[in-house]
Amino acid sequence: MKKFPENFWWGAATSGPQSEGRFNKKHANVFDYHFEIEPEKFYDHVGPDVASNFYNSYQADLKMMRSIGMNSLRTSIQWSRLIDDLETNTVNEEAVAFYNNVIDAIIAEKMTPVINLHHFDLPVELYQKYGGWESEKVVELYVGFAQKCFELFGDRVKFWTTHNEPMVVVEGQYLFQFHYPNIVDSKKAVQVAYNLNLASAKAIQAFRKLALKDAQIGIVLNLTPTYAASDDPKDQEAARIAELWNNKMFLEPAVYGHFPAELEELLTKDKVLWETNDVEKEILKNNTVDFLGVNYYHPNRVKAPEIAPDSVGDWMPDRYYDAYDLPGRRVNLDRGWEIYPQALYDIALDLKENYRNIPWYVSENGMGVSNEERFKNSSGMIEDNYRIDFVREHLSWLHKGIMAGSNCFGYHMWTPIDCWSWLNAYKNRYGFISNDIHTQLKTIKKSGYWFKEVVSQNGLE
Ligand code: BGP
Repeated sequence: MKKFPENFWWGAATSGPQSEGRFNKKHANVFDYHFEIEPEKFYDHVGPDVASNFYNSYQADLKMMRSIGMNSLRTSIQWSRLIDDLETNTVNEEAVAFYNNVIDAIIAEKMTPVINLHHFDLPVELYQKYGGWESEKVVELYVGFAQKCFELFGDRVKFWTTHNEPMVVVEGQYLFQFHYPNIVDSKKAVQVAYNLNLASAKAIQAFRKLALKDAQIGIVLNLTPTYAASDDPKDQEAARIAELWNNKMFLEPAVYGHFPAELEELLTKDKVLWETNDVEKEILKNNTVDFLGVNYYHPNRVKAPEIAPDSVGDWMPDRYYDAYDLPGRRVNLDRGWEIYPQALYDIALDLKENYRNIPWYVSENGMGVSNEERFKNSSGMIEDNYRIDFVREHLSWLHKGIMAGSNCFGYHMWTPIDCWSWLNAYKNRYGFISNDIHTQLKTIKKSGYWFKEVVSQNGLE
């Protein structure tokens, strides 16, 4: 039996915009707005209006989550729902009541609430008026929103995170056009990366000033460990830069309070380095995280680029490396992502050895599969054996990392109940619990029952 540490977090993660539905129409976030103007971009034209209907069914949903053994849950508070006046941070009372009720209900179901403050869901007006995360004004407004959340809910919420996967904002919104406003501008992308780091540090500063009892704050990063195609120095160099850009640009400021010097050198050479100043450097330095959430789905395998970087026109980070498809790799064909559970062990050791053995937990990991109806048995339960195998293998490697001394305190799968996922909408299902988007009927999958057993044993065979 592979036993996990005492008080290990067994749970799952979702977010406000992906689960709640559009309960407060006062402000749209960037996804609400994008769906209004380009519904055809969303899989099957399904938008975020209903999501998994958590706003209306949170009590029953939380009961179901508890019934599969979950002892912790991450979700997020939506800025565009909580705040009525975005300039003065005046709250919407209906939203305050909702989030109060949700937090109380999570605790009543004996789960630890983990609350995130930004899951790609910037209020769209702040993009239209100020240019969103390009602007320091938005950083200030975000810190005001964060402070409101700490004041309103910090008596009960003991674990906070400032952002989920900020790198997705940089790449999706400013480089590779997979999130609204679909800008391609590397100088802006780099400044947005800086501003998101600064926003996190400033929110942490505000959090620490409040000195909430027994409370901790972290950040959720999508760490995609980089593996070079070979020992050839050119492939190794490609991997070094991919690692700097994809992981260390957020990881080092979060843990050490400064950017990697090698990354700053590269961005300076390429004339895209962010604007900064000594006051902000001091804020970054003094406001590092208490813990990390690590979202891990797939590795990043790279080789030297076919076209030499210097001959390429506009700056793009990925001109320094090409994707490499490892022969014989296992792939989740529905999502197109390689399955490589050993990476969780590699992450565990990296954090232990190179990041002061910081406390961390797996804040997302999971397998998105389309059309799971085909796996329904005669009693209507989805027999998702592939997901059980996926989670078991990842947990096994994670366990090995913990045995080697890594300071990991939990595992959250993405996601408790099938939820809405940005442009992919309801294409890929990830939950322990299925959700019929027409009837809102929720049914525990085989993996949910399996997970319950894992939790009750605090480990697996
Ligand atoms: C992560 C996000 C989640 C969720 C997940 C699955 O990157 O933090 O919000 O969307 O990916 O994504 P998809 O449904 O696109 O496979």
